[in-house]
Amino acid sequence: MSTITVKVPDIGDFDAVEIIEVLVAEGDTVAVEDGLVSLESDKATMDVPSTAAGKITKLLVKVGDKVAQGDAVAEIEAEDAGDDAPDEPAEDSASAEADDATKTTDEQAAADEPEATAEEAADDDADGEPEEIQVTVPDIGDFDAVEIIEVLVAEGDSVEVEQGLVTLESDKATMDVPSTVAGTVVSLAVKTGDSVAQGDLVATVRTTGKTAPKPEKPAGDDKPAAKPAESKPPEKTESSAKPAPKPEPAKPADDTTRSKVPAHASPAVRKFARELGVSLAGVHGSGPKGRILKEDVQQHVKQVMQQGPSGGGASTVAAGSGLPAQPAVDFSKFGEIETIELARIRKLSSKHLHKSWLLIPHVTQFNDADVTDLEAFRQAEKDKHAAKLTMLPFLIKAVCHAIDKHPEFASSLTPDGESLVMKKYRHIGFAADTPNGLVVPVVKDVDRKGIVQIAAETAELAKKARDGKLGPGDMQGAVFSISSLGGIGGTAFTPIVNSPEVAILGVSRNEVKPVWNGSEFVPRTILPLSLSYDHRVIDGAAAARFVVYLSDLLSDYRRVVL
Ligand code: CAO
Repeated sequence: MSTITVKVPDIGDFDAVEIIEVLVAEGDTVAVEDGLVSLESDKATMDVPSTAAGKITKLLVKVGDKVAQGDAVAEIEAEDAGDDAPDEPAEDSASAEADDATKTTDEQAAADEPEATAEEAADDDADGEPEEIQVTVPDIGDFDAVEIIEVLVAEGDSVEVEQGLVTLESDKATMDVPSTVAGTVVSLAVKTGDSVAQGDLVATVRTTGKTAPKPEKPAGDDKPAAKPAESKPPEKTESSAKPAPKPEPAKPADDTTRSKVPAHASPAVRKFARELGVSLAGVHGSGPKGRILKEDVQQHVKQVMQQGPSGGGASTVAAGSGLPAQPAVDFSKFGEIETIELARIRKLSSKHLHKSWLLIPHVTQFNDADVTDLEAFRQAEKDKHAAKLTMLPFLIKAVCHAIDKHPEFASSLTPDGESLVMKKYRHIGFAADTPNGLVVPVVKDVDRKGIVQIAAETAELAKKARDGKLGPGDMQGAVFSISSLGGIGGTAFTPIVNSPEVAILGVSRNEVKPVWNGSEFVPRTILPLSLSYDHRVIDGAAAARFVVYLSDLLSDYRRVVL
């Protein structure tokens, strides 16, 4: 048994790479090549693999730490360094030296004939002369034939320093090759599917005066990021684990939504998604092997935006509601169809209704009101006044009285859900059916008006509604709404509370019914009432009391004047 310290291997030109996930815990048993932590820079995502098989005795890093080549990641009590562990202890750099030496030969060969390096370009630029710079594959760690999975620019494109030109992907990691200079892409030397190695030409870029900063040489790493063509080999360090560990397959970079199934995307796409706040876990990849492309992220955003924050109508679902969006169906498969755009009012009301339906926990309480006497009175009076007396104005006035006795029915929850706003005014809305859809005009100060005046105002507002002439002020300020379908028919329905109100009264068609009076059945005119309420604000008992009280008022309307 020996203790092995696993260190960050040669990860290419990175010096402070964030740990985005710790994949193991102390006490875990790991095998050689098991990923211990995932690193992510703006150019690549990769895992640091274990260099030995054994038990993790100490984790030396946590999520959010920044690490560089040679930094210790974990201590492992190796099971049997002679068999399972690498040929040589991780601390031993001999084999790493050998690996590096081999690689160095190739690197040297690739770098022997550079046309211009970034440093030279910087120098040239200082003279103000545009220069054609060959951008080559930089030190990308332990890779020799890596496939180009995406070409991110086209000839003629303007690029910034550090902008990704192509994305490489091995079976172990995904990374971008950045431009070493700012300028215009003169020619591309590679295409999707090509295999490249360090030093291979990627593109020629004509500088525009903005060049890469002189490559930094991070401590312990002599491989400058912007000098892929330079022949200097990577320095052998004691910290290089043995055998030279290879980055593991790319993991999803979306740290808020990392899923067990890794999203397959290049660092550039991951960065793009992060900037938009998009979780790659929810994006469908249309690229080869399901890889997520930039267009997929854009399409995903477009789709979410179309659904809209408030749902976008009855056919879709509020973003983030957790409910699935309604899939598009090609109804023409089943027969002839015609698609008609909704009227503006219907679009608005459908959004509002949908929001109210989703936000408010609804309960509907039913009750029958015996309106025999009221109906007799109404029939006798209905044509004797300046306005026709329908049932509606009687209902509006009675509701106003019922609210006076049950003031929570004229309240609204504050947005934080912590308080109730009690409204002292008595504006009552009523649903009006119009050719363009549902609107809810409001009769103001009902408590100060008589039945005839209310009848006149409802008739006028209903006419304005049907003529499309309601102003915004005509539809604002209601504390409670009534939806009367009595003139049309139906026995009962469950109206949707008109948010931010807390209750709505549905009224159906009255009917003469036989009612048992204790000794005989007598014909009575019965009006069905349906009270929907916001159960966050109104208890079931309160709702029942309200609707019974209202029914009693309608049964003997003299109570209204009490
Ligand atoms: N039972 C029996 N008859 C009724 C009745 C009831 N509950 N309510 C109204 N009526 C009668 C009226 O008395 C009138 O008959 P008479 O002419 O013989 O008196 C007839 O039905 C038509 O009334 P009306 O509809 O013109 O007038 P109103 O004041 O009752 O209603 C208004 C006005 C604007 C509410 C109504 O026209 C309307 O648009 N209703 C639809 C509301 C709606 O769409 N609600 C659903 C919204 S989604 O929840």
